[in-house]
Amino acid sequence: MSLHNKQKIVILGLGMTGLSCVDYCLQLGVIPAVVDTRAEPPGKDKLPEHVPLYAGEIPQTLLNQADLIIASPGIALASPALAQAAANGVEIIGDIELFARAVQKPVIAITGSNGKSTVTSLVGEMAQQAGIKVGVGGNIGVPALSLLEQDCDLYVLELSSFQLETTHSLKPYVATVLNVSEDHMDRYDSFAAYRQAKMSIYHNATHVLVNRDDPLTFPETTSANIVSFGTDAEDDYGLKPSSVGYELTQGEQTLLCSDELRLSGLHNLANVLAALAIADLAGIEREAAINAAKQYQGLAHRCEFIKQVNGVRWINDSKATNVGATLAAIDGLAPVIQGQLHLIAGGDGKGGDFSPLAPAFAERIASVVCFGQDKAEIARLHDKCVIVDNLDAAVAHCANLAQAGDWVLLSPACASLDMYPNYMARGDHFRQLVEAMPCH
Ligand code: LK2
Repeated sequence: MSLHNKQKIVILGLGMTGLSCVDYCLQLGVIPAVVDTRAEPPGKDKLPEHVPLYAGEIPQTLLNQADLIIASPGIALASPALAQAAANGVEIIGDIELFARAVQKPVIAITGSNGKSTVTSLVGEMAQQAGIKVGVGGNIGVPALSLLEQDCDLYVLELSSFQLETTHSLKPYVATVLNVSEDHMDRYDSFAAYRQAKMSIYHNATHVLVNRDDPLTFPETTSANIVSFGTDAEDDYGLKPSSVGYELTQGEQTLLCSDELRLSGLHNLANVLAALAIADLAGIEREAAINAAKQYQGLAHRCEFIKQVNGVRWINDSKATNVGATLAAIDGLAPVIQGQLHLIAGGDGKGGDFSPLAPAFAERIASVVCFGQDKAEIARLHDKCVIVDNLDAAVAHCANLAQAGDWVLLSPACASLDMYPNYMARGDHFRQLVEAMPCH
């Protein structure tokens, strides 16, 4: 990596990712400047004292005169600050581009509107079970550059569309777009532009994994080896209905049965198929991969069971930051519930269309409690929706409403950033509220 001729480096956006970029520059002997639009950017307390921080207003001249800007996925390339720097000829990249230029080992790159964290962490577990020294992170958990310090033999990265926009040199050994549904319409001019950002993950990939159920995941052109997964049993990785649910298959071979998994819902069977396909392509021993799939319990904040109170089960799906994720949660949970399902939703809808939720509200949900910035827009979808001020009120409302045997699901279909630092903080708040509820 040649940062040596790039002395004036500006890192735009702090947080965990920004800090990983700072550490990386310092390791290479360059002291970067950090710029953030937030007055108190997260991670400020962990920034080494000798690294200058400009927080609040953006020092445009500093950006315009930089040799290189390392931009956070949280700031658009089209923002005035970055557009002006680009017009001045400044090179703008993201943390994943730095990673791609430095990495010497195979990389598995995973994107998609939903399921990417699940598949990324599951592939990580599979590799670990097989005894491979694997680094797992990117858009979840540990930033990619921090993984490099561990000197792994394989990297499994979850990549967001924003990270992909500022990445050009990645040559993934396996790349996949798991699915494409609407998200981030506040940052993209069109759904097509959002999809295009995701599709760039296939660029220079050796193996490409596509979803047969979602043609939007198919590359237009590629010289890579293409493998597919899907919920049919057509070919490659698929599902065959069986007496206990489904068999997960590859061609004629049965890999495992759905009743051996702790994850539930058809979308999760698709996630497991994708992970098994990736494991095979990456040369991860199959027995280890299957064992890891059987043990995998799922992620925090992803349809996570918190507690049963007075016969009511409370589920935290705060990670559902778009409509597709909430639909998957409802479709996954509704078939296994004896009583009724109550939904808590709302937050920052990012300019997207909530209307795909309407049929699910009508057919599968008893009541919807809406909170946050876009509560009114969601409540408009059905007369069974009520509006409350915040999550505390939403939980209190559902506690009153729900009968023994019912489930209450927090699956907001929105980002949390209107009220919380991130979806984890929102999920933690929900957990606190549920755990404080009196049993009687
Ligand atoms: O869009 S993001 O990648 N992630 C949010 C989403 O998927 O909707 C997560 C929402 C949530 O509730 O947790 C994203 C948005 C804004 C960001 C960001 C990532 C802002 C940011 C960093 C990362 O910093 C802003 C200052 C930049 C100078």
